Amino acid sequence: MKSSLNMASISSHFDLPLVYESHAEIHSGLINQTYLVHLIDPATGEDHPYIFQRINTNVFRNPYHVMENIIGVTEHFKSRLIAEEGSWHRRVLSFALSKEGVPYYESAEDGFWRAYEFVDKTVAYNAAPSGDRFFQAGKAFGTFQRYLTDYDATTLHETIPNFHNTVTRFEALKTAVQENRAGRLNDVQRELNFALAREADAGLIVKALESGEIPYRVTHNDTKINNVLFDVDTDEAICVIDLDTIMPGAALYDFGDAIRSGASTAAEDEPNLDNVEMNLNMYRLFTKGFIKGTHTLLSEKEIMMMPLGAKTMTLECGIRFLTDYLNGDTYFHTDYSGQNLLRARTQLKLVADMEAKMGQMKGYAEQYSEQYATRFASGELK
Ligand code: GN1
Ligand code: MG
Repeated sequence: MKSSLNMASISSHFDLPLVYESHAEIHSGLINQTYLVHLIDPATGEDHPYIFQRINTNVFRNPYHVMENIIGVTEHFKSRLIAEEGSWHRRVLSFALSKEGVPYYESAEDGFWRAYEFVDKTVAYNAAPSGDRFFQAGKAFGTFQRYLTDYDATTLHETIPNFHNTVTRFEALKTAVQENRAGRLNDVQRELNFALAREADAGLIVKALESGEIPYRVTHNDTKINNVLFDVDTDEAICVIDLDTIMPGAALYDFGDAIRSGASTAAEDEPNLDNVEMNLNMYRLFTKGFIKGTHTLLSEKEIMMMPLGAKTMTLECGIRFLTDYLNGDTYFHTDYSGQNLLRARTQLKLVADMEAKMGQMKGYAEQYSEQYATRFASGELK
C-alpha cells in the first residue's frame, strides 16, 4: 500500500480549492501514518500546508467513531477558546471535509484518511527541550482538560476499549506469556518478574474511578510530549494534537503519560539504561504547569494521587511494549527487531526510578495547588 501512495489523488478527495504540490512523511507517532502535504492556491500560488493522516484501522477499529469524537470535542474546544480567550486561531485543529461532506476520505485501495490544517509556525518535540517548555506543555494539557469539563462525556465513543485499564493490560500480558507467539519468552524473564511484582498497585487508579473516589473526566489519554505544538516564536505550548484517544478517563492518565514521556532523560528505546532516569525537576515543572492549567478543577484525592498516576502510566506503557514484543510486534510501529523490548526496558527503569524518588515526587502537586488556589481566589490569576 505504501509504495503506491498517491497523495495527489488522496488530497483531491477533500473539498479544498487547492492543488497538490508535494509531501513528506513525518515519522513520529507509533500508530498512524502522518504526512505534511503542501497544497497550493492556484490563483495566488500561496502554499497551504496540511497534515494528512492514514488511520491505523487495526488499532482504531471504528475510525468513524474516532472522527465523531474529534469533531465534537474540537467544536466544543473552539467555543470555549472564544469564550475564554477571544479567538481559537492556531489553538485547536481544524479538519477538512471531503467532497462528500464528511471529515475523512476512505477507499479500499487508499485506506482511511483525514486532513487538518498545519498550524503555522509551530514545532513538536520528541523530548522536552527545556524545563520551561515542559511547564508550558503541562499548562496546555491541564487547560485542555479544563475546557472539556462541560463536554457531555456520554456522547463519546470508546475508540479503544479499556485503553488505560491497567488491570486488563496485565491480563493481556499474561495471555501473551502463555501464548509465546513469537518465541521470545526467554528474553524477558527479568522484565516480566519486575512488572508482575507490581500488578496489585496497577489497579489502584481503575479502582478509584470505579468506586467514585476520583471522577471520570474527558481526557486526552495520549499526552506524549510530541502531542503538543509549540509556537516557534514564543515557545508557548499552543495546540494539543493527536486526539484519537479522547475518552472518559482519569485526569491522572493525562498527567502520568506526559511525565512518562517528557520527564525521562532518554529516548523511549534508549539501549543504555544508565542513561534513563525520571528528571525530578522536569516532574516538578510539569506538575506546576498542569495544576496551573486545570485551575481549581482537581480534587484533593486526584492531586494526592498524581505521583501514583505517573508511575502507573509508565508501568502500563512498559507492559504494553513487553506484550507487543512477546506477540511479535503487531501493535506499535517498530524500525528494528527488539525495539519493543528496549522500549519496555526504559519504561520499567523509569518505574524503578520513580519508586526511588516517590518521597520527593509527593508534595509538589499539593504545594502548587495551594499556591495557585490562593492566586485564583484573589483574582491575581484568571
Ligand atoms: C502510541 O501514536 P502515538 O505515538 O502518539 C500509543 C500510546 C503510547 C505511545 C508510546 C493509540 O502513541 O498509547 O503511549 O505510542 N497510542 C495508541 O510511545 O496506542
Ligand atoms: Mg502522537
